[in-house]
Amino acid sequence: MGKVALITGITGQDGAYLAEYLIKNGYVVHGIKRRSSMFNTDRIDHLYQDPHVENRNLVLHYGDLTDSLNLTRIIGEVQPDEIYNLAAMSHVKVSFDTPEYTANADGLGVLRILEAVRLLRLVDKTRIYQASTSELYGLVQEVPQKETTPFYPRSPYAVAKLYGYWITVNYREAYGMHASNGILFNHESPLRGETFVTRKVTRAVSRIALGIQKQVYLGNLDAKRDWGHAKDYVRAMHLILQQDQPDDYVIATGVTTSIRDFVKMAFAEIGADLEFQGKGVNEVALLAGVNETVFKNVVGESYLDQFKQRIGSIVVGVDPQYFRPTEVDLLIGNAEKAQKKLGWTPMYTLEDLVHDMMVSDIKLMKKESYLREGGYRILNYFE
Ligand code: NDP
Ligand code: GDR
Repeated sequence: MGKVALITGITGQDGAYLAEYLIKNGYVVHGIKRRSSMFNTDRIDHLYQDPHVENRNLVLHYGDLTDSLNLTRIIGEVQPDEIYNLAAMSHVKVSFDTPEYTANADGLGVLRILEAVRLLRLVDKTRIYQASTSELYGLVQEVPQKETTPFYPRSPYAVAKLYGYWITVNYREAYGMHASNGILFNHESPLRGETFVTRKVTRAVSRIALGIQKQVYLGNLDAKRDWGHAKDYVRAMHLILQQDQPDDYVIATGVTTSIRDFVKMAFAEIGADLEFQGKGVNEVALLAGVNETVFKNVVGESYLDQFKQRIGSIVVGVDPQYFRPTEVDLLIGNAEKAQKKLGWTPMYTLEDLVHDMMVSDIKLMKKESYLREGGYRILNYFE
């Protein structure tokens, strides 16, 4: 019999990759999914199995991190060997708009899971992974950041996650639970939510290449992030729970890059050069030129003429609505402990990641472009 895992946040980026990874490794995976007015299972549809099929290896349950009765019932029914608590209101900027809800889901939600495992007397059976974050480091205290670096959270999201981190440590120490924190630095993929900066950029560059969109507005271009690939990072989550002793680990690549440089890399994928001018809110990037061979190979010859006409025009602007009241300027992680104890190292470089995201988004945006050319509008029910 394979192990049984319960994943909260299974419909999200990491949940989808982790579910796929665990199923490939012989697990039966249970996932908690929120009720929504539309299907929101796109990322895991390829793993879906008809509920009437026997011996399924993917089972979904309706639930919510703000509902302890529901979580306790599901954990009691599933009796998981491993719980991966990935569910969260995960957008830092949005947490300033919804601070109370964020505290409830991202902070108290962790407590609800730990307490359910304790009350159900599953402490000796169930191992728990808590999705902690490099946002805990916030205002720079030390670089690169490692497990012993002091925390200084800079958003309601990070403060809620701080509670999640410490309540996990506390339940481990108080009740001997196998509960661990993965302090994961930013990780991205073609499945990344569209409003996080990397995906916003790769989508926009793809749309600009195809002539669907003229320019993209971003916020702080000076911030620096340590970006890895989500596929590498879900491997680390699994490794953390396979250790005899529970512990906390930084998972990072050790390379940091500014948002501005990420934008340049995404445009370079289609053969385009940018020229940045101005400062702060007045900063813009002009399309400076295009390598026609690269563009033809990556995007397609039929899109080249319209793209060349855009040379000299603005493709990136700054809109202060994307600034955060308090920003995290610099994240760069030191994952030496994970390397030594877990044997974990990332397989993807940032270049691989940008390439992977761009290839996927160009394909997706071409589909959108074909639909538009065919006279269809995406999801317009009112025509
Ligand atoms: P996503 O935003 O892609 O996914 C979040 C998931 O949580 C979704 O399945 C979402 O459901 C679900 N969710 C949100 N609120 C609730 C709730 N109240 N009850 C139940 N489910 C809920 O995040 P990622 O996959 O990128 O991240 C996974 C976890 O790792 C998060 O906790 C995040 O904070 C943390 N993290 C992420 C990092 C990253 O760079 N990606 C880095 C460090 C930590 P729905 O689909 O319905 O919205
Ligand atoms: P982050 O990711 O806040 O690090 O949290 P995000 O991609 O949202 O921002 C990264 C940096 O880019 C700057 N930025 C912009 N950000 C967004 N979203 N949109 C923009 O237009 C834009 N322009 C510039 C931001 O100011 C910031 O400095 C992610 C989430 O996945 C968290 O859940 C996770 O815990 C951390 O990573 C590690």
